[in-house]
Amino acid sequence: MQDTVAGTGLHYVGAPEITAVLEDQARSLLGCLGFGAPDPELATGDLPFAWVDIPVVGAQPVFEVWLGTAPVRRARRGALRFARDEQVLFGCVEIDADLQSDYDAVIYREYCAIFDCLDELGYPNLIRAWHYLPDIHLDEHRLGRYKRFSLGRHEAFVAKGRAISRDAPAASAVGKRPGNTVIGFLAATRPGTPIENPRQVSAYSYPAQYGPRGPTFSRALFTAWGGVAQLYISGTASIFGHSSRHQGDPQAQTAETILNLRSVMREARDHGLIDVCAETDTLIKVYLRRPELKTVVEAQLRQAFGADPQTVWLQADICRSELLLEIEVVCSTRPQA
Ligand code: 3EB
Repeated sequence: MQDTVAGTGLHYVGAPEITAVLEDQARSLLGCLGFGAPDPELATGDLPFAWVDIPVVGAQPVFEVWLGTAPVRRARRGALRFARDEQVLFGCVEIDADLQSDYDAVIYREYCAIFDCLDELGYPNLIRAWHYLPDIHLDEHRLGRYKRFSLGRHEAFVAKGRAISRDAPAASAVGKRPGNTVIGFLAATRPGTPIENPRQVSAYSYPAQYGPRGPTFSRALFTAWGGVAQLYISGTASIFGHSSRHQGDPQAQTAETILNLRSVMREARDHGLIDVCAETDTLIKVYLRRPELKTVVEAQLRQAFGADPQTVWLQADICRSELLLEIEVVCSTRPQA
């Protein structure tokens, strides 16, 4: 998917290249998530790696590879596997399917374990998190699984002394195939700069109809590490204020989502952090409720951001059942050679 995979930050890698990339970049690999049906043949050794069993739209598995500054150090603690360089730590956790009753309690426990580890090792700032939840719409004692997830996460932030607004990372939370829960995250020695979207109510301030505790994430987070300025835009959907817009209309939901992405990018520029433009590397990940929505979304993304950004297409349920798509973005500026 990429001609050369080198340099700190995120890279998308296709199935034919992944083995070579893992070997060639071994000294700087912080971690990797593989999207698609798990391939037991893929050798990942002690790398923080997890398969996210999720349908990839029209293609083979695709891999998100995070490179740091060599040499990285790898370790594990219970279910938590991680690797770090001087500035950042990538980690992942898989929660077995048979441990998923009382979902808020499960999430609370795992998140507390993550924060404890980050605090002890000196990477206290969670900057980006991805959450892949099986049966995201399942009702457990009248509270949906996603709401239980938000509740457990919120309680862990409070228990471990995190501010709900200032310390909120960029995040995504979507469905996956039935089975385990997968959480991947990036944390850093230094705090990033959270960014909100003036078109949207901050997620952590959503009214109670979306759950007893709001989702703890910021709309985007700006950070620089490994000499690269990076903007992580959270999963973004057709939400204005706090309300879902354009129910049943994929064309309009896509347009609304792009307005939100542009709005967040404008905020980042107006705060003097990063100007997302032709010179920025842009990676896009699209979650579609149904694979056939790709045609509509692809046409609008192309119009908005051109043909350059690499784009990964996954099929996933979005946390609110009326939402047809969610889009996350990583923008980075590499120093001029
Ligand atoms: C939204 O804007 C859509 O709970 O971590 C997007 C990104 C969404 C992250 C999360 C949820 C999360 O509310 C859903």
